[in-house]
Amino acid sequence: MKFSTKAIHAGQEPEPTTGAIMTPIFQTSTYVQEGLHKHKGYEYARTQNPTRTALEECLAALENAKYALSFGSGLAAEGNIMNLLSSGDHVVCGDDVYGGTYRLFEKVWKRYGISFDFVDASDASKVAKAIKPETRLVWLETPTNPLLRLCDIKAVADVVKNDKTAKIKPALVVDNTFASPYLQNPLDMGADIVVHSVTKYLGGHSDVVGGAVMCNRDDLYETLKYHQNAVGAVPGPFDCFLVLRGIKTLAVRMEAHQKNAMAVAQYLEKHPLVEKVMYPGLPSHPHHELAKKQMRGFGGMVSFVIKGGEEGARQFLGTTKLFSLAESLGGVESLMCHPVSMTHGSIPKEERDARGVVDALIRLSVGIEDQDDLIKDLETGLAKVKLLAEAK
Ligand code: P1T
Repeated sequence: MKFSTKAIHAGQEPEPTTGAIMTPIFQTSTYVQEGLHKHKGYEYARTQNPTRTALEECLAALENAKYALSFGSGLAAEGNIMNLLSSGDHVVCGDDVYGGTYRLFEKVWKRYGISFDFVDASDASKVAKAIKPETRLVWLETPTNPLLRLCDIKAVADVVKNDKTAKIKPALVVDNTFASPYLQNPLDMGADIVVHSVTKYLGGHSDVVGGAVMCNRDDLYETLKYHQNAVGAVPGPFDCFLVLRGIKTLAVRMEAHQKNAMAVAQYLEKHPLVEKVMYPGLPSHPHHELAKKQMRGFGGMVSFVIKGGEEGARQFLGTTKLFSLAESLGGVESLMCHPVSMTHGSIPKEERDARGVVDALIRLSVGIEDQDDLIKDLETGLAKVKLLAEAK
């Protein structure tokens, strides 16, 4: 089956007792057993729920994975992967990742004796150099949040495969949230685990928080599944239903997102108040050639640096009507975010500056509204930036 067909049908059969075409929301915490251990495969809803099973089968199909597990948030999904590790283990992580991921690693898992090195993972040789005997995971985001840089998944997978330094072969984890499975399937390129915040493009309507982990390896799946139940950060059935429903239109939404994002990126690149635009679809992007090779499109996220530093950003933020100032991304409506004070505020300023997450950086999640309306909205907003306009 091709992608759009899987998005609508994978894991979903008409409900057998009534024929209902939509997967029901099995709002139950437990299941009656006919006799001791005589049941229909469901015992307790933390362990299994039919709405969740349908979602997990659909998510696995979209990532060409053997297995998928779903969670109550993207960070809960990340925590499930971190549960694979023990005190003394080491993780090599890309240096441009969601601020909450950085916080989870630096403020939570570090306290449990796990160490981290953050490196520019767009250069696979830097990943190779950072691997130590204790390294158990290599963790990438691509495209990255918020700088939209790319990592060459295949090149990093080869580094991990050929590594001779680590005592146990590390697993390669790719956070595929920004691309969505519509544009990229990291397992096909050699990743061991894919993680998603399904809150974003998979859910697609800014009405649900959730996460997912996909993999092909039986050994990894057994441990991840064990921890999904033992730790218990599972999504509720209504949330699973919302994500299943969102996924049905993922293919058409992503096409619309990226068409609008390209137009917005091209518009901003020509604007006199804009210093730099980051969008993998622009020939000026340093990883444009890799994006063409690795992805099936360039996605719906655009970041840019406005002239005038932090003051420039402050004057612009909140001036638009269609681009709402809010955290998150990947919904049908357009959002704008100031990473240094919002999504990436937990990263110390020196580290942010060193990575290019500067005070004048603005991140757009370009929605699927009318393209002309979106550009007009940005134009009207930029025209209100007085200090900058005067300095022009
Ligand atoms: O918010 P949650 O569902 O827990 O997902 C965390 C997460 C994981 N990975 C990436 C790449 C993400 O962008 C996120 C969440 N990001 C935002 C809320 C944001 O505005 O960037």
